[in-house]
Amino acid sequence: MKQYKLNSSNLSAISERVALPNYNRKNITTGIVHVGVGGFHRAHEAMYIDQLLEDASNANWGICGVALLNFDQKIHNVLKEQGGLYTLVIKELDGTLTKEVIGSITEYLFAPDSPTAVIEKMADKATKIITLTITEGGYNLNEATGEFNYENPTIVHDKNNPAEPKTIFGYLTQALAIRKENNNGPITILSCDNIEGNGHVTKKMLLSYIAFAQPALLPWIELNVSFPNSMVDRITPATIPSDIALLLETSGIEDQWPVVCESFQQWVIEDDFIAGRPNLEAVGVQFVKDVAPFEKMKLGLLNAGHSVIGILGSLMGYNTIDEAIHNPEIAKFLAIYLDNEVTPTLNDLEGVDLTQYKKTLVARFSNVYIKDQIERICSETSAKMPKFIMPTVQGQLAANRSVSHAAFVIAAWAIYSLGVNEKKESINIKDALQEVLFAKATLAQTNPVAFIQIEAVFGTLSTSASFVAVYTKSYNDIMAYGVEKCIIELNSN
Ligand code: CS2
Repeated sequence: MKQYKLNSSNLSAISERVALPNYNRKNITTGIVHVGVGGFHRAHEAMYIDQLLEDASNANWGICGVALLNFDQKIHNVLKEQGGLYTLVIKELDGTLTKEVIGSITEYLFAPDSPTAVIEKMADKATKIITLTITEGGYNLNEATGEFNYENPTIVHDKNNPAEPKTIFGYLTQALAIRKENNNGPITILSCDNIEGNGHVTKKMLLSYIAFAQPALLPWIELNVSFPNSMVDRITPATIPSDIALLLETSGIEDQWPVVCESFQQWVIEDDFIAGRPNLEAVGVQFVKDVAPFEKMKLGLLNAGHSVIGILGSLMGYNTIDEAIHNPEIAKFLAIYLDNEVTPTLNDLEGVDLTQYKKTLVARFSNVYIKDQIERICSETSAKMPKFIMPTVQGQLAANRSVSHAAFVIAAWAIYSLGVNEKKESINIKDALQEVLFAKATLAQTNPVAFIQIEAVFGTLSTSASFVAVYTKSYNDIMAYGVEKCIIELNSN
């Protein structure tokens, strides 16, 4: 099969092999600026917008993808070389592959090289929505206080260098100031990160920064910026070299960075778009009054479920989520955690069949074609723990109910943070707090509580005598018998 590099001029040559955008990309103008063009954005929002653009009346809703961090240089270069095009490879539970070229990212900017261009694009009159996938850790929240972390040196940098910011807060503030100045109209800032109340958090953090850096802007923001909450869902593992090779082999498409994902997709948003929005209902997005119950369910069951399998699986020496959940003891441990500890904290849910949701979840985790790397799942656990697992722990403790499985996972995380699994192989840990985690994990070997005294992750959890008791027992048991023996024991109780 003849091979073609993926770019605009080769589209007709590959039209028989994959689904292509049927719209003329030259007619698309930017209505959305998106920050964080990683795999998830490209499997989710950019895919929904791609479908939307098939209807010519939506041509003003193209995306300008912004790579914010130095670390994002590579994806920016790929987008530039491929004219914003990439292949989305959807892997069904039965292994069927669906491949489609996504065309909705029609502009792309690399912020470290062109901060002014990014600020101007965000401030542009035609831009009506700024969307974010900057990860749980990107919101600059001090978990211990729940407040904005003013001590972060990049925040201080942004205040002193407003025209050349480094953080999302510096960028947004400059752009909003120009919008106000030039009368460019209101705008919606939509977070697509896995955080309960992601719109509220975005608003609170941005306003905290603006109160510090440019307080005169606050009244304008109150009247001209909306921050809807949203829930996003689609499992999107990191692309690995064999994904690139498979695409080349099966379709002859040379794509430097395709995106691989599951077929499940969900996007639930609060309908609060102050500058208007596209008709996303037409492509399956749900608009609701209150996203909170959906978000709580998704974070508590799916994201926490991932962390549970990831942490236990990593210690036991598994590499992917599907491998780990195919161990029946891990699967049983997960089921008990979701039923006995998470589900009771979700009692304010209406209209959702939780039993069905959990069933689907296990099938999604078990998808052997997805091969979601445990390393991805366990990366930045210090930012994920407060969002995924701590709400369950707090809810259960407040109601005097069991936290045995959550405490077990946290104890396993303390041991994981030493960086060696039970097969004596080293674990590649990626975490902004890695040094602190390692230091506390080391202390925990003689005093397990030391680990849960990391306030930035656990708040005041170490003052709960009932939690400490069950956590310490789990810690000592895992150290003595290993994870598998302990979970077999817990599962048989
Ligand atoms: C995962 C998420 O990173 C994680 O911890 O749980 O990336 C998850 O795959 C997505 O939220 C799925 O929607």
